[in-house]
Amino acid sequence: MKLFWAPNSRAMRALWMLEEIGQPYERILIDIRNGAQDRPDYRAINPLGKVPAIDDDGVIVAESGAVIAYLGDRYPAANLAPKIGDRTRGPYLKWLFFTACIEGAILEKFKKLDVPKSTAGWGSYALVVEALDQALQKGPWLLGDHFTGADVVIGSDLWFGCDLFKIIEKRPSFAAYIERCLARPALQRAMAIDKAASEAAASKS
Ligand SMILES: N[C@@H](CCC(=O)N[C@@H](CS)C(=O)NCC(=O)O)C(=O)O
Repeated sequence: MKLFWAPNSRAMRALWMLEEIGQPYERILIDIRNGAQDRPDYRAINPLGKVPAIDDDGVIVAESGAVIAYLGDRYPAANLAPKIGDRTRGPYLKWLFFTACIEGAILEKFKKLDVPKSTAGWGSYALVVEALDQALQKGPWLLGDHFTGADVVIGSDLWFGCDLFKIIEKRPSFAAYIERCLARPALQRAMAIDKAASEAAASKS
């Protein structure tokens, strides 16, 4: 399993997922701050020139929600994805896809976009934040006691939006959820890998 990634990016969620799974994988650094994502060899992997992407012995998957879904199914022993036919797969998939709504909501808030609710696929920033707040009232995870890949995606989005970029207001339910995510050893390992790569890049420039 190869992971195409860059530190300080949305590739963190794929790194976190692979650390949760605990099977061997190879990291291939795509230096997005120096244009490596737009070289023809990487565009052949992801025509959008975005990380993350994975290559599973010739099966290429890009788009972080899809990457997490694929990895969850590919490594069932890690128990990070409800099985096909299990009813909890419904909410699991909903939250994996919800990352697209969060992306829209963050953009709306950050760029002060005025988009009618009926036009915006995500509804509105306020509706997205409310939906997340409601879903995280109970916890500890989106599916209750069972941590899944959906938490990797939504936990990453909330950490990114609340802590890193401070665009999403940090409601108490978000703060508690982010704290639970940050306590996971797999995320701590992924963050250490990310930090080491960032520091190595900074020391070269
Ligand atoms: N929809 C994509 C977004 C990925 C994305 O935006 N990645 C950024 C890093 S955070 C990137 O690769 N940027 C490089 C570029 O656009 O040139 C996903 O969820 O995987």
